[in-house]
Amino acid sequence: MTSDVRPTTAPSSSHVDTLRTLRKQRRMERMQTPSASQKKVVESTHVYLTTRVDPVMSKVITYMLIEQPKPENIISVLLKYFTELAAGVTLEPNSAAKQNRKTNSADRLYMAKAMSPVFTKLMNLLLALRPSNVPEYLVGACQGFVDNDEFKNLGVVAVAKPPTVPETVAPAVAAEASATPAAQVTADATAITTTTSVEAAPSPEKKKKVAYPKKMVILMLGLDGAGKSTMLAAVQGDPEPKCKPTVGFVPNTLRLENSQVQFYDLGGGDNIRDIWDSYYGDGHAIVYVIDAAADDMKFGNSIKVAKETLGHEYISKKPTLIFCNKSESKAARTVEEVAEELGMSNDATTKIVSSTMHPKMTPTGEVDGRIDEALEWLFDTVAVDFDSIKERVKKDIETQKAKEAKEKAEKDRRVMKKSICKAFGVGGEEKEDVFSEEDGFEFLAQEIGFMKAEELEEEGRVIAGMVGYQKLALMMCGGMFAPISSKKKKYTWKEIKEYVEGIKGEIEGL
Ligand SMILES: Nc1nc2c(ncn2[C@@H]2O[C@H](COP(=O)(O)OP(=O)(O)OP(=O)(O)O)[C@@H](O)[C@H]2O)c(=O)[nH]1
Ligand SMILES: [Mg+2]
Repeated sequence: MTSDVRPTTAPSSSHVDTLRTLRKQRRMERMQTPSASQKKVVESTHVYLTTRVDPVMSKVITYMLIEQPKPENIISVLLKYFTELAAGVTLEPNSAAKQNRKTNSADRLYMAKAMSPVFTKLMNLLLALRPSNVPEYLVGACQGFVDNDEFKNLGVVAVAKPPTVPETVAPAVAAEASATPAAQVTADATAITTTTSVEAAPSPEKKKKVAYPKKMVILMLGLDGAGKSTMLAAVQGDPEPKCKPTVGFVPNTLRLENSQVQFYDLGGGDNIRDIWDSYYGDGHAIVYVIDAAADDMKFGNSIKVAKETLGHEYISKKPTLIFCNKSESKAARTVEEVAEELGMSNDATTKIVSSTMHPKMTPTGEVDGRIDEALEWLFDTVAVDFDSIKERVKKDIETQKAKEAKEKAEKDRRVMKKSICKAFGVGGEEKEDVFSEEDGFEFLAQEIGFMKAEELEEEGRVIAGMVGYQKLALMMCGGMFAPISSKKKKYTWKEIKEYVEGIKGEIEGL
């Protein structure tokens, strides 16, 4: 059984930072040229925030910073506060705690880790719905968190060492908080809660940067409509991806610092999945996307295909990241449910996480921070073991090529056998596409690049006769003697003769 660990902070220095920076730049560029309608939205938002939201939020933030309830009690304290406020009563913090004290790092940590996720969520709800009666709306919202257990999913975490509620709290804290306009709180909160957004708050414990290889290949697999292409568009800065179903294979390169990650985005439709296995050998790692909110039938099929795919000899044990996507939907199965259905759990090379690939569906409207985190895990996992994964890929590609070549040879042999049967009307085949001797020589001569039949060597003529001057058989013999591709093996007439003799030996009635 595995659990959905939503990371609370992103590493402050990582390859994925390059990606985040890129996204930020694109967003800045978009923001620099606001349209008239965007300007209007900004203005009305400003009015709404200053007139209706700030008066409520600035007081409640002060109250919470002074009271500092335990993270698990934050929602119930807020519910009580807003209920009183809706009834016209503004709760005041415990007066004993109001004496002079400067803001300390514990306060900031409390604000960042315990308060910020809840406040970001509330602010986003307010901005999205713009209720006129803010306190009343907040009562309902907090009640909703309690009823739906949503509090658990807000990323609220226990602060490592919970700051004890101080006997005295400086007006500095109170003043700072009460002077904080709600818009600023939102901005702060957004920066802090990169549990669900792009810009990471600096992590207290800096993660060591893993050296990435110059190029890695990641296969994007999963049924149609799961959200693969949306993820690729979103992580590269598209704020509102509108992806059409992928037909076939679309390479998509993500440039990180000194490294290129090449995603092979493979369409997941019924008619497209046949091509998947020809790419399996190439992948250093796999991203598998499951629509966790799909109906039972589609979800069942998704699990079935995922099991087959992830158990494939060229896939199994390569670093694999499984996204249970569309997690914002009420219908979405949890990570635990998906993991159980798959019979898999998190281990050194497997990670199963929830995601909301479409930025417009996340609480912040930004890229779901869990995607960045999970991708970083995947890239790191590939990087730390790259030498052996590279060897494995090399071996898998060789094995795959050899297998494909064997299958092709077997298929060619079957086709040649059938063509010879057609030449002589045996083996249940009708006589079909058979030239006269003269036309057969001319046809084979032309197949190997001669102008006239007279130029065809005696051995070629013998073979033409052996295959009964059948059109397809002659074409195949010509292709063996003078292949179009320089990569293909060139056969001698002697080898072709032996090949045809071998096949004819297997045909009854000849
Ligand atoms: N609600 C919701 N919709 C999403 C999410 N991610 C993607 N979608 C939508 O799901 C649909 C399919 O997304 P795609 O990214 O095209 O899916 P795909 O896996 O690439 O599908 P194929 O290319 O057909 O294999 C689109 O309409 C997306 O907008 C999400 O997190 N939540
Ligand atoms: Mg697609």
